[in-house]
Amino acid sequence: MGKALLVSLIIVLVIGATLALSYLPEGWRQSSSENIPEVPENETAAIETRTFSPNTAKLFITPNDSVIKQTVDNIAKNPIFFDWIEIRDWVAKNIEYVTDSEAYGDSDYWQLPRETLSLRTGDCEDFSVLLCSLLRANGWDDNEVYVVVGENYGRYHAWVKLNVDVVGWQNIEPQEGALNTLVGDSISLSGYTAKYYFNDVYFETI
Ligand SMILES: [Ca+2]
Ligand SMILES: [Ca+2]
Ligand SMILES: [Ca+2]
Repeated sequence: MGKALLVSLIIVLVIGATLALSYLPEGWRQSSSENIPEVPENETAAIETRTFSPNTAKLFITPNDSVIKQTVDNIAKNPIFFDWIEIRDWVAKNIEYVTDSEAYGDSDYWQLPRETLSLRTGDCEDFSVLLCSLLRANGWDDNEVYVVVGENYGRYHAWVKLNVDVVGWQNIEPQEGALNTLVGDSISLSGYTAKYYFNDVYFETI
């Protein structure tokens, strides 16, 4: 077969496949955000303490959970975008903010990342432990990503800090994604001053 003929054949095939794909019914072209595995109800780990505690905080970062691994693979698959940006913005877009008192009638209730994925709701610490777990599952080292707990006149807030190789430390407000990511390892965010940071391996008091 001549080279020109082969090239034309490939072009025709590519155009044909593109047209065929664009005519598929909507349901067949699911975006990655709709392709997240269901969380089996009986698989939620038993953690008795559901408020902030230096002794149990690490248990809420779950990069080895199969649901977290599968979810991160589904989110971070666009080769054009950096994985950490895809993951950060997926969390901001797909989880809705609901206070613990609305959801549980309790002033504080920490959800496991798989519970937040299943509910699709949570407050600051739920967004943060989910984002930190997804980034750890994506391969970020235990000295590159942490949940930060900050205080402002007796009120507490949680966010994430991530060391992106070239750019350096980023303070990420997980509820807002790209809209509120600060470059640099500052110890305050939205008026809160960092007091603790942790992941599945470390817990440090500042
Ligand atoms: Ca990617
Ligand atoms: Ca809370
Ligand atoms: Ca919560």
